Amino acid sequence: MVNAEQKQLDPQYGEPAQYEQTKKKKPQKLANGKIKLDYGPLYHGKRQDPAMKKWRENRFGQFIHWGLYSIPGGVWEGKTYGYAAEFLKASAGISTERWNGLKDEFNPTEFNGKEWASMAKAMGAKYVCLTTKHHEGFCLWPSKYTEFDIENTPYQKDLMKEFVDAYSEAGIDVYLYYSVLDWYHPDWRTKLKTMDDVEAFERFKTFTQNQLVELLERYPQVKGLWFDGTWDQCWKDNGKFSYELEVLLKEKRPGLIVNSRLRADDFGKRHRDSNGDLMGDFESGYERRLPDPRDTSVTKNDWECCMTIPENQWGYHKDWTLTHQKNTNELLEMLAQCSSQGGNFLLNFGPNGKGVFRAEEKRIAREIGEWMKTNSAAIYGSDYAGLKKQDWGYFTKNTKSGEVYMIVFNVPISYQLRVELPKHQTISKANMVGIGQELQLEKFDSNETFVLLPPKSYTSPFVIRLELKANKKSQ
Ligand code: FHN
Repeated sequence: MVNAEQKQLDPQYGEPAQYEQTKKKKPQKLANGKIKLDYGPLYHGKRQDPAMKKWRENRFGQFIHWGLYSIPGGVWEGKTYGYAAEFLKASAGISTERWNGLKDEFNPTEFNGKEWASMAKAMGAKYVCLTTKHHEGFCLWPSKYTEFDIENTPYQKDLMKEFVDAYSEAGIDVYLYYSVLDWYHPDWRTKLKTMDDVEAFERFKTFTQNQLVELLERYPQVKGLWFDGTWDQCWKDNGKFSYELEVLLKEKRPGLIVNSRLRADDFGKRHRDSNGDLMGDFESGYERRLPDPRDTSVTKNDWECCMTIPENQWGYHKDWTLTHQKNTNELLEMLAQCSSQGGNFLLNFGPNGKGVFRAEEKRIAREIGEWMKTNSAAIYGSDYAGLKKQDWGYFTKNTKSGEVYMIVFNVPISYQLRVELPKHQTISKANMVGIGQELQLEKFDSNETFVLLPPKSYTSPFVIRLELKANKKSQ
């Protein structure tokens, strides 16, 4: 807290003393060459406790962006704004008063937690992440700490309880998205320029902490918190707070999983600290992008890619024709790539203001689910197989059975998949998953084999289960 003495030190409300101090802390090198940090990661390396193992096994999740922005859906006074629908307030220059008035229209009478959960389950999602509060500041749960919440809409009911209960009963792990950045709260500041800013932000920190504890207390099934909106200077200058917040939340809920966006370190570095080490339980910087598929360095940490179906729409937008819409095979390839590099794939959905998913989303969910029915052995519980990425697609390895899979996206015109393994290994058997058909093999080189595909038209990706044996010559 800012005390009276500090205030006196800075009577002109110039650069606040406390703010100065944080910025000016000088990096100190330790004997091992690393920078000394008081607020770095809580631990190093991958967490190996059951909760985190489950997160890793899940591999595929559903992201849901839902809030007041879902009502106008990117259209304001007859004009369509192409930028992300959840940013409509800014794109259309809507006053805070008018935007906040949308609260009186939020009445998602079509929302049905069980139907949502059953759609997600049929798609094959093992976890879900719901926006409890996006940047607009509106809270989907009845919060003791604000009036800008579901309780004060025509809907009134605690829809988050219905949501959390329904998904948990369906066996889907629930995660809650929380934007720290808040366009509604009077104490939110992007930069702390004056003593007033510092004091306001102290109140904002208390509010944030209270709300997060409230969420964990109200919804005991929740497995983790997914932070966002932490890129402003105010947050970077509060590494100590984000560190203590992570400690506190994990004490409240042992096993809690938080993404890397929560944290800043002593010097304002986010996601990764000043030594390049990950803060939080998984790297969540892969937003609408994937790592290079040949990059094996990503396998050192847990990570997740969150992805939209259109180019940049998280909340419901009425017009999806404005940009490219990813098709099911394109999304499946992203899921496969994530699994092959030890990452999770979180696919976004944006229901409308009434609580209805659009037809395209329902179709894609159904198609992914159909594929998963046959092929999910190559996804759930899978990890980096330790094998070189090749042109036909992605290798994954099931961490429990040790089985190695090829997820094939590119079929050569020759119908011959050229598969390269390390020198000591060779393929003894290859089976098409689903139909179980054994595929013919033709040894090509000491460590290369052609897997011969039946010549036909392949319209969706498929999976081949491999049996590998040690190559005698190199033993
Ligand atoms: O601005 C948001 C955006 O609306 C969306 O919530 C994504 C999800 O990762 N996060 C922010 C941008 O990083």
